[in-house]
Amino acid sequence: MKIVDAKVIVCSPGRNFVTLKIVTEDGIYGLGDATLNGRELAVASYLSDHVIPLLIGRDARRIEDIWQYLYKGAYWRRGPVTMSAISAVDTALWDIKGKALNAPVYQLLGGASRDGVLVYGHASGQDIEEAVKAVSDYVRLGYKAIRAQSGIPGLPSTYGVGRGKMYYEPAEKDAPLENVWNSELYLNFVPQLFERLRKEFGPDLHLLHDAHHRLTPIEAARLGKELEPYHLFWLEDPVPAELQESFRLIRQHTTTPLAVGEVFNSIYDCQQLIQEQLIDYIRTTVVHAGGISHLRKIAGLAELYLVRTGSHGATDLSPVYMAAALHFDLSVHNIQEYMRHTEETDRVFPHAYSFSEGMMHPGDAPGLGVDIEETLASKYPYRRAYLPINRKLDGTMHNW
Ligand code: CS2
Ligand code: MG
Repeated sequence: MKIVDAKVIVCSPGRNFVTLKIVTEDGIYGLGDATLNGRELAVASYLSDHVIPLLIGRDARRIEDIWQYLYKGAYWRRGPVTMSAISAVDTALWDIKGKALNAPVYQLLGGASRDGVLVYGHASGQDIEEAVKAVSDYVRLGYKAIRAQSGIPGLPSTYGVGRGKMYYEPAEKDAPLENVWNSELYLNFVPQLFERLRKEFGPDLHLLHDAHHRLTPIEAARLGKELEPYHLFWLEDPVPAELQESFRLIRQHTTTPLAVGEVFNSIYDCQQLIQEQLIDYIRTTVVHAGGISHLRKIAGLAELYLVRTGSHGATDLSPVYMAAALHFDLSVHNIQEYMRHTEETDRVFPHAYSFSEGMMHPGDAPGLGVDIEETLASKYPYRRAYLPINRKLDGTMHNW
């Protein structure tokens, strides 16, 4: 089954997406998400200029060999651009294999290990009462797990507070938005948010929170400890995680479960975190961490250490990603982030996956069960956009 063609489709139905399409001599094609928010064209070029010429003529069935060829053959290993490109190839080849065998990809991964995938949504508000209202909206939609973020009194803006009611889109056209940050205001406020949420919704609703890389280890330890009475499902990205051992300090002080990894792009980024059980959920994705093939290896390592997966799933990961993620998710024990895309995006990327009562299923279409309407996609040309940047009150550059 030779690869005879491949192309990169960059479109922007409300936000930028990069999609790889690989075509075989049998006319079967597969899709892979290659979107790297804020640096989309770097991955598009990596694929078009360096990878696609090497794919033509290869056997599309040899997924692992092509993965190793692109990983070891690049010489310059790892990193978000390289691994997003490899992820897209891997995912597209799994799509092709499923279509060729007339089977949904999850059946090729050992079949369903459960009936559906628990997902969580993003509720946010400018203040506590707006956040409470947003959480109740998600409860009404049937979500059993909800991430809650709120504006911070004293700060003009902060991470995770959407500009609309149901969709949170951080990317800004043309230039990065400048956010302002103060850890002390944040640390003094967040426990009040979850005290209020527990009072409103009781003890059983899974509540999550994303600190978005902004604290120091001791600050994260304090926050984790102060959130213990509200038993969060997880506290996400408490600190920037380049220094994996920094989680030892957080772990010593709190039983609040920790999640990290949406910015990781290989098993090496999380090996220590998993092997020392410094985290409870690993958030790596099939779009940024080497595709389905590599994510299975991460999940296998994590399982040994009782670490579960909880893959990232924001709106800047396309429906092609979400379809692949759900096939992977059905075969392992985890939770999946699910930020619903806009109707505009869903029209460009028709898909078989569905949501019901807080759970999702990838559907049983052969392959991934997702497509791209290329003519419609061409009506949404790429427009440069950036993630915000973050400065402390005194102007010091911080983590967004
Ligand atoms: C966030 C994302 O969903 C999350 O957990 O961390 O919104 C993240 O900020 C964006 O995906 C970055 O592009
Ligand atoms: Mg996050």
